[in-house]
Amino acid sequence: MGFSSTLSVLLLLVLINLCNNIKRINAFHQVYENLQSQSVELVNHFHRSAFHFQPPKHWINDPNGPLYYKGFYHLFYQYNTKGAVWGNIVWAHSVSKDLVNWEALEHAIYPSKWFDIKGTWSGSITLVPGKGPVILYTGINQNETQMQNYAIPEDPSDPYLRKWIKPDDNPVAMPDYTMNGSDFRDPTTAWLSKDGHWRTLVGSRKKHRGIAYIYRSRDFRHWVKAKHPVHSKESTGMWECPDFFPVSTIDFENGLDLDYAGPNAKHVLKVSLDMTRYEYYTLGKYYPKKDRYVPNGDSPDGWDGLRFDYGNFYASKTFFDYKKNRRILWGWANESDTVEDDISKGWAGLQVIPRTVLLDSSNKKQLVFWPIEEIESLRSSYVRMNNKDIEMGQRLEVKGITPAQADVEVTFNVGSLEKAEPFDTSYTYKPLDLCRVKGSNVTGGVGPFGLITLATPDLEEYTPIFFRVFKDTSTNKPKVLMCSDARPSSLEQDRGPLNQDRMYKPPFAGFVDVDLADGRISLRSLIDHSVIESFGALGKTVITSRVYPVKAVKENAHLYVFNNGTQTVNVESVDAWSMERPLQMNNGAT
Ligand SMILES: *[C@@H]1O[C@H](CO)[C@@H](O)[C@H](O)[C@H]1NC(C)=O
Ligand SMILES: *[C@@H]1O[C@H](CO)[C@@H](O)[C@H](O)[C@H]1NC(C)=O
Ligand SMILES: *[C@@H]1O[C@H](CO)[C@@H](O)[C@H](O)[C@H]1NC(C)=O
Ligand SMILES: *[C@@H]1O[C@H](CO)[C@@H](O)[C@H](O)[C@H]1NC(C)=O
Ligand SMILES: *[C@H]1O[C@@H](CO)[C@H](O)[C@@H](O)[C@@H]1NC(C)=O
Repeated sequence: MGFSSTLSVLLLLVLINLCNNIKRINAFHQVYENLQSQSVELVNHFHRSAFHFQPPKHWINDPNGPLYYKGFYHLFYQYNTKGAVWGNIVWAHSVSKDLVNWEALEHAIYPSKWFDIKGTWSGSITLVPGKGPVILYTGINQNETQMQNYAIPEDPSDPYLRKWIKPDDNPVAMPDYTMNGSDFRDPTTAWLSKDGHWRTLVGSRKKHRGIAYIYRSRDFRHWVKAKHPVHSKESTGMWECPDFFPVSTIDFENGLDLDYAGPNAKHVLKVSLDMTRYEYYTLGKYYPKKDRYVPNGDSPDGWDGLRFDYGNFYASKTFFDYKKNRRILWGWANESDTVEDDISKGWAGLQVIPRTVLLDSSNKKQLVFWPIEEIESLRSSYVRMNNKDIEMGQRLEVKGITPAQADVEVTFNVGSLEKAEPFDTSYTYKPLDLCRVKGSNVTGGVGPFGLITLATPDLEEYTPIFFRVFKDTSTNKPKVLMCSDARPSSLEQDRGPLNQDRMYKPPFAGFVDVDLADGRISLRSLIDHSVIESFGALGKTVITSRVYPVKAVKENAHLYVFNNGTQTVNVESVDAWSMERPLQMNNGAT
């Protein structure tokens, strides 16, 4: 069979499958039975990332069990060993000395015992004194019941932690009669409390109420569910991948380990909402004696809540890096193209660049995120521009670097806020709706201004990342919107409301909590072919977009700074670098 007829058969299979065969365990664990084992010969596809974490082929999702141990950073991740859609999931395993170059090892955990024969799903690692690293993960048994299991390294003195044992006394926690065995997963890294008990959280739900259960153990083997969940919230649906950690309220350079019990901390509870496929978090207080977490109440606990990332980002997980005393965040960005595209590319999904996590020193009401410093080792050709005024409708090209594979930092100064449009408070929790209405091509007062990435010179294709400054007329304070808008990113058709399998080109948006007292606001974007990670105001608001231009690719992509507001904006500085590929990215992965 020729290539094109093979392709048509494949497409036909896809269509038949989509029409008849989709079985859903739930929205996330979508089953494409016929496509789970479709392997392809890989070509270096022009949408493939260059410096993001990706195995050479197949599907990946959640990051699991990140850890620094004996000189190596470890990353495990959910991986389909056979194809580019979800299915056949194992814990794949890679190690790195610098979080930039990665070496793939053999799979750490895969279905083999009665307690995980139908699945080895997400989990975490805890360093247990006297035992070494211990994995807690969700196994699925023959009856599709979810349960929590543990695994230990065969040789804890091996810095690579190559071989893992799943002892026969698993599982360590089964759903009890009050719980739904299909909604009980993703144990967190455990911590040792002063009372001598280990504690871990497990995500769940009851009807529409999202729940994080808390389990206690003295020996890391026998776990008992506390009487009450550590926290729950109505109408939020299943809480996947909970993450629970302290952040310092006095030290804005270092992270805290989970067992920190001093006074100068707030806790963060993050959950991934299966119903919306977004995450949110709250800051609050953890009461260890009662095993209760109470959010502070200055940001919503629910779908309108604060986010680690307002874009294409899910199933995230942090870990404490003992080497550099920092808390680091990993997160999964899925594809936004079609299942057919993923199958023909042979791969789907990537991990975002790891980010440090700290409390925002300016207001202590939110977190700030920044790409780990190690990624700067990939910076090569460099250009800088200074002090340029851009008037309404103007754009300035950033030349001399590779725009499809770049790191760019811009500082804008908006000067006066007099021309800022009044803020309509009905948008207070609806940044996305505002961005939909006020795109980069809608003239404003102060803004829209920002970056135009992955663009053709005629703007047939482009992905703008921009700010628009409003004035809250009741407080007279600025209200700053940040958008990363994939709508004009590609000539490929957007997927319509009925045709679920077309390209997904969403705008994404969040507000940025800045007072603009000195007029300044910064934007950094990491651009990597089909993924753009953008950090507004030094990481107060972060947005990841996946985009698939057909013309603005490789050397045909351009990068600009622009302004479409009537107020002239000063570009105080642009620093832009080409980014190299890491020397080693998962060589040897299977
Ligand atoms: C599966 O469910 C059946 C019927 O409820 C039960 O008899 C059997 O023991 C279960 N098997 C496992 C492995 O849990
Ligand atoms: C248990 O959870 C599954 C998957 O979320 C759901 O389809 C089912 O209706 C739930 N069962 C009960 C009894 O609530
Ligand atoms: C700026 O606005 C003009 C006029 O609406 C539009 O043609 C252009 O595409 C806009 N620029 C961006 C980056 O959206
Ligand atoms: C402005 O941009 C939006 C989003 O890309 C697009 O839908 C709309 O057609 C554009 N409007 C004009 C006048 O170009
Ligand atoms: C990523 O893919 C898009 C397009 O198919 C979906 O709309 C998102 O829900 C999905 N995100 C996650 C986290 O699964």
